[in-house]
Amino acid sequence: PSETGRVLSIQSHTVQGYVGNKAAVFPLQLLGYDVDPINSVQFSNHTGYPTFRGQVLNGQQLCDLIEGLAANDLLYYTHLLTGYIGSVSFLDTVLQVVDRLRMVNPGLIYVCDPVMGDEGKLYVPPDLVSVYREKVIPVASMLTPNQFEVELLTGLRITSESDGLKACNILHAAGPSKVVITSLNIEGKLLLIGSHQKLEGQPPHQFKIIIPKIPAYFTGTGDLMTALLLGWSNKYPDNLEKASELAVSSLQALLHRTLEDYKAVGFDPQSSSLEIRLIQSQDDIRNPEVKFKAEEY
Ligand code: ATP
Ligand code: PLP
Ligand code: PXL
Repeated sequence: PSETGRVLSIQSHTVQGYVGNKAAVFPLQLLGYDVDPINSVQFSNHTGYPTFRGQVLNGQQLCDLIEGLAANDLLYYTHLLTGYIGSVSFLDTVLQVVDRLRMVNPGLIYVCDPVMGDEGKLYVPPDLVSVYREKVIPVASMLTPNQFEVELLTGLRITSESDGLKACNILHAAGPSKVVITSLNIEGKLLLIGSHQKLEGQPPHQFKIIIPKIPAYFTGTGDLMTALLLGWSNKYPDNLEKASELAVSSLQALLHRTLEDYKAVGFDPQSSSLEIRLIQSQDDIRNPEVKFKAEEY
């Protein structure tokens, strides 16, 4: 494995629970990265609860933090990581941040989870879709959409594995050399599809990992998954398969622990979304046992 790096992570902060930066920073630190979080919001808890309170950072305030870093020559990063972004003006500012970081480090890797929705439902303003499509995808190095997000970004309906592979090809042509569709529901089966285009214009290396569906809902898993994929794919830059196996294996171990912990206190895991047991799963993050293997196409 090669050296680790310095990650600027622009994501949500919640006081209680693990989504956004709360789900991404600790695992990246465990994997040896220096992580500098910018909190795009500070909420009491995630928005899946009956209510939440808190503050939202605007584009100007993000600029201000970046200016502060720049003024002290602190803008050298190996990676930028972004997740849920709630407004066009904030996303436009993130695009300026990408340019700014690449002026300092032209090799900066931008890992983008284009969070827009799930299961046919959009949970960001509709105007964000075209900004992701037209401006963000072209500058992203690695993209981690779910099935619905791939459909929004490519205009393809994804109902088969071959649709998923075709969508990855479209996304490669638009920018990112690494694409991981983190969850696809095909004929009742849950799977991940990965695609790495090692050379521009060449056919990508493509694979899938079949994931047994756990009968429960979790929040923050998408954010944790993208962080793990960043962490491992940087250690194995030419082996997205291996990186994905490690990320999936850590995440599944954590999900099983989470489920067992809830069951142990007599909680019905299907009654509401579960908070992930992130801290309790640190060994599974540092040293995952690979139980989920990739199959090449
Ligand atoms: P995004 O952050 O782009 O919205 P996403 O919708 O794929 O991503 P999740 O649905 O939270 O995010 O899934 C992230 C990962 O967690 C996937 O690899 C998925 O397989 C796994 N996962 C989530 N829920 C379950 C579950 N109930 N059983 C098994 N795996 C799960
Ligand atoms: N629901 C809302 C309202 C959100 O803001 C988010 C943010 O990402 C999600 C769901 C997504 O959760 P996940 O990344 O675990 O799919
Ligand atoms: O990606 C999960 C997430 C991120 N940020 C905030 C959220 C959630 C999920 O509910 O509420 C603020």
